[in-house]
Amino acid sequence: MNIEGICKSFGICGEIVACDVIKSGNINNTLKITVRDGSGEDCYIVQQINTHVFREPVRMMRNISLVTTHISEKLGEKSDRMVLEFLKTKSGDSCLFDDEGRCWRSYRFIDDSVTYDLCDDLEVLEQTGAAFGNFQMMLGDFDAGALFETIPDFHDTEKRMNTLFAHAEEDSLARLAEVSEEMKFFCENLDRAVKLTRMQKEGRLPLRVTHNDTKCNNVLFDTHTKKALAVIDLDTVMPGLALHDYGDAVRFAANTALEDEPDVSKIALSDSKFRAFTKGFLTACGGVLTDAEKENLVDSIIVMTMELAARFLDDYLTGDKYFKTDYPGHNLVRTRAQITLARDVILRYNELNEIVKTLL
Ligand code: ADP
Ligand code: GN1
Ligand code: MG
Repeated sequence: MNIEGICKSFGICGEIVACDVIKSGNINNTLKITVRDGSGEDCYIVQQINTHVFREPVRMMRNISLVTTHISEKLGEKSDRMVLEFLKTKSGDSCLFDDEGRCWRSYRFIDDSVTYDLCDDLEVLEQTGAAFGNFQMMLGDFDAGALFETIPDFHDTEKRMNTLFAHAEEDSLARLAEVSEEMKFFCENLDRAVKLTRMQKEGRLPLRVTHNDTKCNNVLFDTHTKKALAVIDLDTVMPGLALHDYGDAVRFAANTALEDEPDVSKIALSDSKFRAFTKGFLTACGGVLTDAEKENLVDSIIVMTMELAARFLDDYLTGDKYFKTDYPGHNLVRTRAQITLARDVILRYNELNEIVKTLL
């Protein structure tokens, strides 16, 4: 089915005057569609869901429906531009399967909004922290049992490490020889990587309803006021740890460089970005965090950075089938960038914990 047909199925009327590819996500294929009718122009997001990653898109959309309804009800009159709104097809479905078996969904485009892949504005970073902290707070009374687990064991870091080690042993593409340094890093720092998984299994960290994919480009900002609007990309909202959301967000937002920066000399954890994000996050949800959670904020950055490094390397060793890549070796570049960041956080562990103490 072509894009006109897909738009029509979602009741998007008018002449399509622009169809722009949005490249920021690593999983789904996202288009911004602009349509014109008698009353002016309107924009929509039309997304092809990656069904290799999300095996049950219908159940996933049900999660998103439950979560967005819950948040809208909480926000009441203030919900305008603050929550994702998906469209239904003429037959009332939230997903459309086309004749080639591809699965589509559509969201209203949140007008005058922007996302940041790399951001140096500390005010924006503090707001990003607050947006993810508030998101967790709004779901604090949400029934976790109502949610389908869209990707089982998504942040089971121990399992991720074991998968990497198993694939390294298989080495089906003969890529292991060039990553021996990286494998050595995982072996030497394994304890740090699996710390939260172990604590979770021992019942020492509370299970909450979390976002689980807290890159700063999953928060929309108002283009003019630079105030945070909606938290988006709700595909992985599932029971999880507050620390997964915090650690993942810091690894992405407080990096001095992009997640896939090839020149590793540019990569470090920025003190000021780290401080700004943490301040926003703790102001929003610090009040509900347990002592164990507060004590492991810096550890969670190491966990999530190592988890991503392991996932990127696993994808590299097994043929780059999961993350979208722009060039051969992209996943290896991502791995090396994440390992560089993890090393920096490990080196400055005490210093970063001192900063956290001033914010608690
Ligand atoms: P992925 O799962 O691939 O990361 P996202 O749902 O995060 O896909 O969408 C990719 C990008 O598209 C976002 O980072 C954001 O820039 C833009 N985007 C997505 N949904 C909306 C929306 N409703 N309004 C405005 N921009 C959006
Ligand atoms: C993916 O979809 P996107 O780009 O927001 C991935 C995250 C990773 C991230 C790394 C469902 O997120 O877990 O942290 O790439 N999402 C999924 O850039 O695997
Ligand atoms: Mg995204």
